[in-house]
Parts: sequence; structure tokens; C-alpha cells
Amino acid sequence: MEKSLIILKPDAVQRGLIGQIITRLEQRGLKFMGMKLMQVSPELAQSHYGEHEGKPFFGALVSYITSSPVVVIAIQGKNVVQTIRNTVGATNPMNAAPGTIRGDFGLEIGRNLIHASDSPESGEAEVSRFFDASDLITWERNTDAWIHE
Ligand code: IDP
Ligand code: MG
Repeated sequence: MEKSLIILKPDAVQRGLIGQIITRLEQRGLKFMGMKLMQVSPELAQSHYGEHEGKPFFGALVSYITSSPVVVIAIQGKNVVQTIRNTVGATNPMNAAPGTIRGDFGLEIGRNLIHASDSPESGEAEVSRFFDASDLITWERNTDAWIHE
């Protein structure tokens, strides 16, 4: 089953938006399989954002993500990667549609509140990078039959 890694970035945590953002994911019907508050190390940040190494904003991006605690969430389910990207909104909050997380809570690309995996392959790799297998739970939810046909 497809997996996606969500990171509530330092600005989301510092601004007290953890609850409001998690509520949006939860009310959409997404099922969490892991969740924790953590401090991202520079090494973890560099491997997570490895595709952006060499870009002008890379240094600022690593500083941002390591500046303060984050909340990481692993989500599993059918089509979760694209579903979550749609709920998160465009990378630059200025262009993100109202109703999306970035479109409702953010203004600038360098403070865009939330990360979400961009493909099923990166979802799998990112969940493994941030969670030990023993911290991931596959569980039956009593509402599953009312969310999935
Ligand atoms: P995504 O988070 O929507 O997948 P990516 O292009 O993968 O967007 O970029 C990763 C993160 O790097 C963004 O979420 C944002 O925090 C930061 N970022 C991307 N482009 C810029 C930029 O041009 N200036 C500053 N930060 C950027
Ligand atoms: Mg990305």
C-alpha cells in the first residue's frame, strides 16, 4: 500500500498549527501509521533534501528544517501521495489555492509549513528514512468501510 511522509516544518510547530493541520489530514480520511515530534539533524536534512543540493536555496532550506522541532507523520493508503499533495497545495504559498494548507496558512516559499512526499517511490524511501519499522503500525480502523468503498 502506498505511503507518504508528512513533515510539519518548524514554522508550523512554532506557530501552534500542529493541531489545525493534523485535523485537515485526519478529516480527509487519511490513516496515520506513525507520528512523532523530533529534531532533524543536519545529516538527515541533507539526505532528505539531497535532490536540491547545489541549488541557491539549499543552505537556507537545511537551516530552516533543522532550526526547531518538527512533527513527522507516516500515512498509508490508496493514492495517498497525490491526495496529500493536493491537500498541501503548491510549493509557493503565494500560488497555492485557498483551501489548501499552504494556501490558507502561508505566504512565502521559504516558510511553507509542510512537506509531503512527491511520488510513491519517495514516499516509501522517506518513511523508512524517518521511522524505524517497529514504530509503524498497520491497523484496522472502524470507519474504514465508511471512507473506502
Ligand atoms: P515541495 O516541498 O513542494 O515538494 P520542492 O521543490 O521539493 O517542493 O522544494 C523543497 C522545499 O524547498 C520547499 O518545500 C521549500 O521549503 C524549499 N524551496 C523550494 N524552492 C525554493 C525557493 O526557490 N526558495 C526558497 N525555498 C525553496
Ligand atoms: Mg519535494
